[in-house]
Amino acid sequence: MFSNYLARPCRYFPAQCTVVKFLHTSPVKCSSVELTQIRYSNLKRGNYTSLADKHVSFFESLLSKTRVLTDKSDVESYNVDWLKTMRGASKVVLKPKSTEEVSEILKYCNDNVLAVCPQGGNTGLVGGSVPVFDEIVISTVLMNEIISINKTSGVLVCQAGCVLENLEAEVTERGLVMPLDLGAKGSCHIGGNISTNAGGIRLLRYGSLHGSVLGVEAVKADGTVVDCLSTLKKDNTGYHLKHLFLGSEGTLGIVTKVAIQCPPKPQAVNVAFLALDSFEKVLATYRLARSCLGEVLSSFEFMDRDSLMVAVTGLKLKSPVPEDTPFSLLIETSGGNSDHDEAKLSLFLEQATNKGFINDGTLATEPSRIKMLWDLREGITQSLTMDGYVYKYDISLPMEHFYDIVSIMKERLKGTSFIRCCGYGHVGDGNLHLNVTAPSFDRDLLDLIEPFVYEWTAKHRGSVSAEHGIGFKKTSVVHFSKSAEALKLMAQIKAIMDPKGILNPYKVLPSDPH
Ligand code: FAD
Ligand code: 2HG
Ligand code: ZN
Repeated sequence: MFSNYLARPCRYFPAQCTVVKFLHTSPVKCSSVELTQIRYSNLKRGNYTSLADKHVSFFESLLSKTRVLTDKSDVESYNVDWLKTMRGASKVVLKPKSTEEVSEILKYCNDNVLAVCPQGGNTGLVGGSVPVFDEIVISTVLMNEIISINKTSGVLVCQAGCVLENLEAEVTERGLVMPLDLGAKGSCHIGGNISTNAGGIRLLRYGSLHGSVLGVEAVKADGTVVDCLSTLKKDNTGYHLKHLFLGSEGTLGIVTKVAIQCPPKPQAVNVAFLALDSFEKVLATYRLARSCLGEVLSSFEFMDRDSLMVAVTGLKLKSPVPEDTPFSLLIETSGGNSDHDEAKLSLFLEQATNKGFINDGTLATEPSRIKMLWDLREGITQSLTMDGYVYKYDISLPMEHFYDIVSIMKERLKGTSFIRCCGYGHVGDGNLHLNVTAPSFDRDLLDLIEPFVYEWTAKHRGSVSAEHGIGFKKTSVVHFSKSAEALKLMAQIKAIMDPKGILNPYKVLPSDPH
C-alpha cells in the first residue's frame, strides 16, 4: 500500500504553480496605524533627552548624511512593526556599518541620555523592534558582511545584519545548513534572531540557539565592545556571557557579530502532509513519528482547519488535504541517505494509517513540491493579517493541554467581533500559536482574551512566550512565567549593563499593565 502512497503524485498542487513570495504584510498603511503612545495612553515617556539638530549633526559627521535618515517618509516604515499594530514617533534612523560605528553611536547616546531602539529585519511579533515614543532607531541593515565560513568546523562568523535567507544560501554552497529556519527568513537578520532567541521550524532537530551560537560580539549601552566571539565548541572560561545577549531583545546591548555552528546539509529531505480528525490522534502520531523516524525527524508542525484554510485562501493555493480536515500535520524528515529515510517514512506512514491515526495526505520529495507544502504552513502568519487586526499568543504548554485553549477561547469569544480563532505551531516543541483576528483593534475584545489566556497558560504550567519574546506587548505578563526573584535579578543585570536605561526602553522588563 505504501509504495503506492509514496508514488502517488500530489493531487492538489498543479506542477506549474507559481512560487509564493512571502512577507507582504496587510494592506494597512503605516501612516494609518495608531501611535503607540496614544493606544497605550497610560504609558509615560522616560526622562530622556529629545532629539535636537546638534545630535543629528553629530550622527551625520560620524556616518555621513546618507546613513542618517530624517525625512519623515524615509523614517516611517522603521516606526511601524510587521503586524502594523504599533507605531513609534522616532525622528531619526541610523545605519552603522561597523562595530566601531555602533560603539561611537551608543557612547554618544549614553552621554546625552538619548534612548535607542535596535532594529534588525523588523519582523518581530511582540513590538520590540520599533520605538514606543521617539527613540532613535539603530538599524543593522548595512552590517551584512560574512566574515568567514569554515568548511571543516562548520562555523559561520558574520555581522549581525546578515539576512537569514542569504546566510542559508551561502552555507548551502559549502555543504552546510543554518541551524534555524523560520517563515521570516527573507527579511529577518541573524542579530535579530539571536536577540529574540528565535525558535522556528528546525528547533526540533538542531536545538535552540543557546546551543548553536558559539560566540557573540556586542556593544554595551556606554559603547564598550564586549568580545565574546569565540568559535570554539568548548570554552568554560568563567561566566557564559554570550547567553545574556540571546533573547535579551536589545535591552542589554547591540549584537554586532555572531559565530554559529552550522550542521552538514542533509542529503535527502521528504515532507508528508497529513490529515487527522482529532487532536488525540495528532499526539499519537507524534509518539509514533518519534519512535519510527528517530534521528531523521526534523519538523513536526501542526495546524487546525482554520489555520490551513486562511493560508489556502490567502496564498490562492489548493489544500493538500480535504478542506474539512480538522487537523493537519506537516512532517519533515532529513538525513544522509534517501533510501534509508524513505524506508523509515514508509514504515511510519503505514503504521499511522493502519492504526487509524491519519485519514489522508500527500508526500513530497521534489524540492518545488516540498516548498509549496512549507509555503502553506509558513504563510499562515501573513494570511491572518488580511483579516485586519491580529491578537497573537505564542505559548508553550504540556502536550496534553496543547490544543485546549483554542476551543476554550472560541467559546469565550462567541458573540464578539472576532473573525477567526485558530491554533497552529511546533507540536514537537510544545509551542502553540493561538491567533485571534478581528476587523480592527478592539479594546473590549482584548480585555476578554487577556489576562485570561495568560492565567490559563500559567495554571497549566506553560510559558507566556515560547519563542517570540516579550518585546513591548508582554511586559505586563512576564511574571506569569518568571519568579519575583528571577525578575529582580533581571532588573539588576539591566542596571549594571545599561544604568541610564537607554537601550530599548519599555521592553522586556516588567511594567504596569498597558
Ligand atoms: P527585529 O524584529 O528587527 O527585532 C526583534 C528584537 O530584537 C527587537 O527587540 C530588537 O530591538 C532586537 N534586535 C534586533 N537586532 C538586534 C541586534 N543586532 N542587537 C540587539 N538587539 C537587536 N519567530 C520565531 O521564533 N519562530 C518562528 O517560526 C517565526 N516565524 C515568523 C514568521 C513570520 C512570517 C514573521 C513575520 C515572524 C516570525 N517570527 C518567528 C518572529 C521574528 O521573525 C523573529 O523574532 C526574528 O528573530 C526577528 O528578527 P529580526 O531581524 O526581524 O528582528
Ligand atoms: C510560526 O511558527 C511563527 O509560523 C509565527 O512563529 C507564529 O503567526 C504566529 O503566531
Ligand atoms: Zn513559531
